[in-house]
Amino acid sequence: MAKKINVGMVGYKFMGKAHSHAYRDVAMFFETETVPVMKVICGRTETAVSEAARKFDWEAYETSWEKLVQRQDIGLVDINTPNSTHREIAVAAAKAGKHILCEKPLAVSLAEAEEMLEAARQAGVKHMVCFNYRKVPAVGLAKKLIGEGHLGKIYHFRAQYLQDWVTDPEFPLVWRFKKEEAGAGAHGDLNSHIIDLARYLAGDFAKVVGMQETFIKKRPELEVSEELTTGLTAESRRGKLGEVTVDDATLFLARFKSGALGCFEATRFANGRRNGLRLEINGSKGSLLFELENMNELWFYSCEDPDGMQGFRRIQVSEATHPYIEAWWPPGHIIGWGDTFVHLVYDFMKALHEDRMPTPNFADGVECQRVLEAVEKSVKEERWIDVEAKKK
Ligand code: SOE
Repeated sequence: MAKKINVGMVGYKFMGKAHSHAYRDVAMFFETETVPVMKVICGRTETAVSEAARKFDWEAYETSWEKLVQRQDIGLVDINTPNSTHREIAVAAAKAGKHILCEKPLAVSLAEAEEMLEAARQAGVKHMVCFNYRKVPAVGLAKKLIGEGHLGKIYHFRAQYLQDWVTDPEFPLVWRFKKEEAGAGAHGDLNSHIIDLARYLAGDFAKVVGMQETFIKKRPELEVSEELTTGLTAESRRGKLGEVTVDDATLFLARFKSGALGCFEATRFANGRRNGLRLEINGSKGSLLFELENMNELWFYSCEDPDGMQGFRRIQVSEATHPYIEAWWPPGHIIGWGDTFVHLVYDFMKALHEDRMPTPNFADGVECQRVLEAVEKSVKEERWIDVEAKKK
C-alpha cells in the first residue's frame, strides 16, 4: 500500500501549473511508494486561486500561506511564488516541520539561501530546489557518459540560456524586472539553471569574471501588481514608466576547480530564441552537445571512433535504458518540457520513502547562489572573483 503525503502549494501561475502537472501525473507513470495528494493550493487573490484549484484539480484552496504552512494535514510545502518570498515561506514551513520543494533561484541573495538551508537542516526536513533541467533524460545520459569516462578530462563547459519574451519595450514592469522582488534578472532566472547544470556535469567553480547589461531601462508600470510570465499579457498604464533594476543579460567566464574553462551567457534579448538552453562540453576523449528545444536528443562525438567514421552521433534519448524513460512510452515516443517536473517530484517521493535527502536540494541552491553573487561582485568590481565558501 503506497503511503500518501499531502501537498500544500503556494503559487498558481506558470510554475504552479508545471508543478500541478507533475503531482497529478507522477503516480500514473512511475511506481512510487509515496504518492503526493494535491490537497491545498494557495494564493492571495481568491477568485484566481479558486479557479486554479478547479482547473488544476486541487482539493481545496487557501488565501494565506501562513495558514497553509500551519495546517496539520500538510506534509510537504511547495513554493513557486516570486523569488523574494521564498525565504519567509520556506523558513516558516521548516519550523512547522514540513518538507519543502522550492523554485529556483532558491533566494534573492546568498545570505537568504543560507538561512533557508540552515532552517531546513535544524528542522530535519527534506528539501529540494527545482533545477528541473537535471531531470531531462538527455542531461542524465550526459552525466552518465561523463561519469563513465567517455569524455575523458573536461576542457570546456560552454552554456547559453537564451530567451526573447521581453524584447518589446512595451512589455510591462512585472516583478521579474525589480531587484527587490526577483533578486536578479536573466542572471538569477537563467544563469541559475546553467550554473547548476555546470556544477552537476563539470564540478565546482573556482573563479568567475562577468559583464551585465540592462538594454531597456524603463518599462510601463502595471496598473495592478500581478505576477506575469511568458505568454501572459497585461493591462499597462501607458505613459507612466518605472525603472528596471535588474539585468537583461549577464555573460561570464569561469575557471572550474578541475582546471576546465567555462563560458556562460544568459539573456532575455535573443530575438528568435524562445527557450534556447544549449550546452557543449569538450573533453580529451570526446564532446557532448545538448539543446533544450530538441530535448530528446544528445549529440556525442567520440575520438575513439575509427578514422573516417568520426562525427557527432545523434542519440535519441527515448530507450527504456535511458534515465526516467522506462516509465514513459515505447522507444521513439518522445517526452516534453513539463515532464521534467514529473521526474523531479518522482525523485522527491523516492527520497521521502527511502528517508534520504533528494538532489538537487537547498545545499545546491546555496552553491548556485554563491556563483551568482560572485559574478555580480565581479561585474561591480571589474575583476575576477574567487567562488569560495566562507570559513566558519
Ligand atoms: C522564465 O524565464 C522561465 O519560466 C524561467 O523562470 C524558468 O526557470 C525556465 O525554465 C523557463 O523560463
